Amino acid sequence: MTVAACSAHGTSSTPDKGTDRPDLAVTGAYVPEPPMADMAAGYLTVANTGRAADRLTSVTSDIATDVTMHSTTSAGAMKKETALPVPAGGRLVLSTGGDHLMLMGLKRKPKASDTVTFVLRFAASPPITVKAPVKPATYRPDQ
Ligand SMILES: [Cu+2]
Repeated sequence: MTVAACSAHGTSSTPDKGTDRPDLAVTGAYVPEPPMADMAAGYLTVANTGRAADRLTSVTSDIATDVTMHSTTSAGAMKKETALPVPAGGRLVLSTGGDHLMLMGLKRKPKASDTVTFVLRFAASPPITVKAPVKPATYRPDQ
C-alpha cells in the first residue's frame, strides 16, 4: 500500500493516535482469605497492550485503611515499593511469592465469596476500579 509506505517514511506531521501511550487492562484479581483479622494480600495482573510503559503508583480499597505495594526479594523478604512498573507490551504480575498488594487496617475480615474493591492509580493512565473475589486461602490461579 503506497499510503502506508508514505507515512512510514515520516512525511506526515500527524502523530499516530493512541499508539504511543499505555493501554491497560486488569485481570485475575483476587484476595486470599487471610489467616489474620488485621492484614490481607491482594493479587492481580495488569496487562499493557500499548506502546508506552506505565507505573502503578497507588492502590486504595474499600476494606482497608492502607494498601501498600510490596516486592519480594530473592531471599523471600518483603520490600515496600512506591511504584511498580507496567512495561509497554508487557504485564505487571502480582502473585503469591512475588510482587503483591498488602492490605492493612482491615475494616472487616474478608471471607470467601466476599468481594473486595480496589482502585488502582497509575502515572499515565486513568484509574482502574477492580472487584476482586475473596478466595479460600488454598486457592492458586491456573496460569
Ligand atoms: Cu507484603
